[in-house]
Amino acid sequence: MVTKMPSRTHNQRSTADWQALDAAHHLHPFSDMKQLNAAGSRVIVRAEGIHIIDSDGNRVIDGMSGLWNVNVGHARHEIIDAISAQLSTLDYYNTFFKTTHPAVIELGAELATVTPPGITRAFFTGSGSESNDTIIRMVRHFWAVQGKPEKSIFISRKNAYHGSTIGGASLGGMAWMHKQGGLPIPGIIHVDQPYWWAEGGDMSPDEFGLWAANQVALAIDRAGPENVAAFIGEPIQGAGGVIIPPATYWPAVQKICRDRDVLIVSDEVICGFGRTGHWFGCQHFGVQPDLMAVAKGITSGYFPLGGVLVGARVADVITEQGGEFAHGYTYSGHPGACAAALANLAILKRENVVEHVRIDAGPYLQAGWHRFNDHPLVGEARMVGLIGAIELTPDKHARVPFPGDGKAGTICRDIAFGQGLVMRAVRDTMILAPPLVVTHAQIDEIIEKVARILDLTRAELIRQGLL
Ligand code: PXG
Repeated sequence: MVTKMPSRTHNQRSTADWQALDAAHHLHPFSDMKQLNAAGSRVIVRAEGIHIIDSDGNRVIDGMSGLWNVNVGHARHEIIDAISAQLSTLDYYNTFFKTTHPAVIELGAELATVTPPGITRAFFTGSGSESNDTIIRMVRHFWAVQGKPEKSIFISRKNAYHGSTIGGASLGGMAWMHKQGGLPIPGIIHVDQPYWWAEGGDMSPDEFGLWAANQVALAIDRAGPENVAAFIGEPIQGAGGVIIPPATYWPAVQKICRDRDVLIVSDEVICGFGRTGHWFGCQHFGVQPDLMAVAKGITSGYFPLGGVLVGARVADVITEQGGEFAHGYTYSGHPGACAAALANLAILKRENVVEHVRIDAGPYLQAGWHRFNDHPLVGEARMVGLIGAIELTPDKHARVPFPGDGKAGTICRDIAFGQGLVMRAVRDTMILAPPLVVTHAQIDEIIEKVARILDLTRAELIRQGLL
């Protein structure tokens, strides 16, 4: 039995006290600490269902599912109890030296029931970044074992996000991240992304999808297919601004890679576990990857866990010919994480959450979302499953952002929070990715809020002379 923490525990300090302590001792990820400390962090003290509650008692819809991960919603006691029960039985043991444990065994088998055909084995990590680092090492090992150590280059995309470790950030295509710390590491080539709204020029979306796929072919051919290990991509780029590729893109990329014997890695850290209305985002686009990186939604965020789900081609070579794979993390297959994932998968299956996204909540939210295409501030409103974006623009027909490097997005995000909805701003692109268990009534409320937020943002942009 898990007892709820009395709210008193969180109210011992005032918001100002929390903020002062936070500023004094806590370095936040991806934050300008000087700016943040001057403004003060928002203190989130509680969460339930699709809502978060801050230290001033504001109840806000968690339109980002935490950080794209709380797929089954907050405060699901089934998961909390499963973690508790597991930790009471086996709090920790490693999987390095000829040992294993029931939770990690059950999870590997359970994952094999939801993965695309042929992907039946899992290597566990603690995060998405660690999963992608694992993939770099595993894929290079795979080729080296077969006498092709030179087949080591990864093709990725500009504006991709694959994590923040040195490997993950190098695979990623965020130029502003590469500027710090001498990244990327050698052996990674970044090609143009399939971002039609911003970069498609005069091409139709389908033409542009083929053009962008061809950039992958050109990069492989320039490097020499004998030197290229794998292509990695998010089915839909999340942190880059929910970039939904044209339908022509992924099938063309798949053919290009197969023709050149280049492995395909689908980074499913955001798209996996139902976000697109399929178990994995690659299935939405009809692509069969060789490996998948997972994290986030695998536990709905209740416990840190990542994994590399490995198809037969790679897994067989690693297993049969690879000898010792000199790689692993202390928390590879942590019992508590595996218990959280098992309980989370049980909920996803029992409540038909993936189907709910594909045929019910997804289409319902999309219908409301797509109506924002008529709003004067909106250049494009796009969504697949329950992952969507709105491009804010000063000119509906020119497909351009506002001048000022994301200022309009920041204004809109702050207005959204004030209206009781968390949306994330990437430049001037507003993002929504609510928990997958969202109901029709909650979707109605979200759409009503977004309409008001867009109107208020437009008024504020006019007031500031940006429109
Ligand atoms: N791949 C993808 C596709 C991701 O979205 C990672 C890998 C790395 O996962 P970890 O667990 O190491 O964080 C991610 C993470 C944002 C934001 O601002 C997105 C992520 C992480 C932090 C911030 O949208 N995605």
